[in-house]
Amino acid sequence: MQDQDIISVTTEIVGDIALVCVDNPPVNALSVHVRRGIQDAVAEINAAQSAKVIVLYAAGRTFIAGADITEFGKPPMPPALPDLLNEMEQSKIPVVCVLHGTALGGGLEVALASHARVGIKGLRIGLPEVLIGLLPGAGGTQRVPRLAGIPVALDMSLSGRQVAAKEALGMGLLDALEDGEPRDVALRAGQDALDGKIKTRRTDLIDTTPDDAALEEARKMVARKFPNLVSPQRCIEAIAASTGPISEGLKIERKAFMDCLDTPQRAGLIHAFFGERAVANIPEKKATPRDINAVGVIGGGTMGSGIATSALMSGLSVTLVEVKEDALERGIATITKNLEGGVKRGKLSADQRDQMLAQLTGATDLAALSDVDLVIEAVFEQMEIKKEIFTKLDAVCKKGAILASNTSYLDINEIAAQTSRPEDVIGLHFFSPAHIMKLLEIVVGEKTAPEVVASGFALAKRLKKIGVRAGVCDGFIGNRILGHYSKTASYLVLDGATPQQVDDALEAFGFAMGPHKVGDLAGLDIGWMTRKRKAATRSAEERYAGAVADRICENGWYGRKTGRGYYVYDEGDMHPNPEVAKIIDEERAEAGVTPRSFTDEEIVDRYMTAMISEAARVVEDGIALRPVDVDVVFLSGYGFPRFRGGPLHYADTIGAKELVRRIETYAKEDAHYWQVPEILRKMAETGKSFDDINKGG
Ligand code: T1G
Repeated sequence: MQDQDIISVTTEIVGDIALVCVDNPPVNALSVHVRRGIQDAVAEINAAQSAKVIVLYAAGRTFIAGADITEFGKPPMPPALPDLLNEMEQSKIPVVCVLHGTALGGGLEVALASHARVGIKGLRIGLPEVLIGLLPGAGGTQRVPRLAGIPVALDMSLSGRQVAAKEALGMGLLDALEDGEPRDVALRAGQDALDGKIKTRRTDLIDTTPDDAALEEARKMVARKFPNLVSPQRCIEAIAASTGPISEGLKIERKAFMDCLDTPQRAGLIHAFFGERAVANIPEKKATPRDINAVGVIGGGTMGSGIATSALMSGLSVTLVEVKEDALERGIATITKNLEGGVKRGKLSADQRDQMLAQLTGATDLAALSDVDLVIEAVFEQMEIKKEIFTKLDAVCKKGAILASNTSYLDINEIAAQTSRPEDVIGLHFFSPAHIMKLLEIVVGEKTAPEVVASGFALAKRLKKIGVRAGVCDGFIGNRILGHYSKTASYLVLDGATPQQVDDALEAFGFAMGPHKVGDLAGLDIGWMTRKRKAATRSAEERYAGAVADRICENGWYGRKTGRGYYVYDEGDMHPNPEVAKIIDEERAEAGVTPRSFTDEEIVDRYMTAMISEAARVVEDGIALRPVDVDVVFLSGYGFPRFRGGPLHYADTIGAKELVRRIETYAKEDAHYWQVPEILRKMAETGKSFDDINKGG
């Protein structure tokens, strides 16, 4: 059956009320058959004069959640949504829209083109198009300003935030707020419209109040916050046109929308949207997760207290274990501070904070974990300490308890082998700050049971995180790749660039922060310890990348926490550390390097090619299930610019042939570091892309 032949819109006449129901699970997206269904229904009711009011509502868990994103980039199928909505707006028989769940993007635009809007409690509305590289493309930039004013239109369409029903009512985007099942509310709303309790009117006939100040402020904000993005600026342009005739405004909106549709940013952001959903598609998805209500966290340091905070915020009870009372108190104090921060940011109420803290227990003995469903070990990154803890956990934890390690690099199989129940051992790798960062790398050992993996993913969903499945290797997906490409940043500095130039070039590319600033933020001592841990196994052929960083650390400069690292941090001011420039000169002389200049483009090309190379090997080795899993790891855990879709989505914009050419060129300088991954060579020969691999090709 062709898409366009699907019946997803039905009409029911009840007295003078025509109930038009959209039913296109899972989120009633405006697929072609939905658009045609609405168009036909409105036309038929008007032609037959079979009712005095039309009420549009939806079945299922939500009203229309937007245009069908899967149709973007494909040949357009009529009717285009803007045309359908202009027609609907002209309907002689008034159209009332009843909204529930999440009325987003094109879904909200359907309601805006209707003649009255009734929300059902729990409703959230929004214009999230900028989050996928677009702007409202079916009248949102023209009708929101008419109903609610330019500032509201700017706020909603530039933030993409979801607005709760009460606030929407206050904004003038809803005419009434009801409670009940959609069909029942639809019937009542129809009657209220017939009785004149709900006023119906055409939005296009309302004038927009000019507000140049708000537009100017928005232009400045967007230039500052989204320097790389196209659609926010175009969105402001369209909203600015809403003070003129709607037909002109709609033309400007359409042009801006079609231009943005063609941008690589749109492709990158939509890849990210679907990628974050695709990573849940794991071999173990049919397994039944175990119930997790009580969690034990071992270690009250930055990671342990962050993990405990995240668990408490999702309604779990937590037992925090530390070796000594004072360390335990510090851990509990950090958790309390984290929750307090949530209250300050309006993420939770003071009552909720108190309820969460009431779910927290402290202990200095592992025996306190005898009855928990899950233990997450977050102690010092040393194998011996972890092995000792897992041996003890094996003795005290109940049967069926899941034993997890938050290790960032170490071998989960080696840790699991310490226990009599390796099938219950898994890696749950959180990212700092653990109560904020979205990513959770779920590291599956060779003996980890499918239901334990499924439990890891269920936990990620409960913690409102994005779980990504990773195999066991040093550093799993993210840190293994980071370990490789971060060397490029060091080689660039040894060969002639400055740390600041490297950071600036990568920030212009879209990273929130360059690698040297990230090092200073995370603490340079962490990398130093990793280099020391790996010194014994480092290949003699490898060009050592850590010389400058080691010297900085030997001075006791670990970055922000010591007031200096690559940069000096002084009362809110930050500037390059002049001592580092001296160290770099000395290390270049020591290595016999004649420094040369690099363009910003060269810096980005080398850095990204190194990242892509190791990412390709991670897919080749099966550590990541698909290329998109690597993309989601970097988008949600490593600050990779979202509009570029992730390292391997970005790689497809370069092409395997060009990547192989680059690596072979760079290999003339360092054949040990620059090696062409076999998977990339094959892709260059076959013309395959990483996205083909995502699709199973
Ligand atoms: N199109 C196609 N598929 C969609 C979709 C959409 N708009 N929204 C969700 N899905 C799929 C999703 O991939 C998943 O599939 C399933 O539905 C459940 O989603 C002209 C141009 C609505 C808040 O940006 O924010 O309108 O993985 O897992 O957590 O101006 O989905 O099961 O195969 O996310 O309950 C604007 C996007 C479009 C909203 C529900 N709308 N969606 O969240 O479920 S652009 C959006 C969401 C537009 C107009 C423009 C969320 C949700 P699968 P889910 P959820």
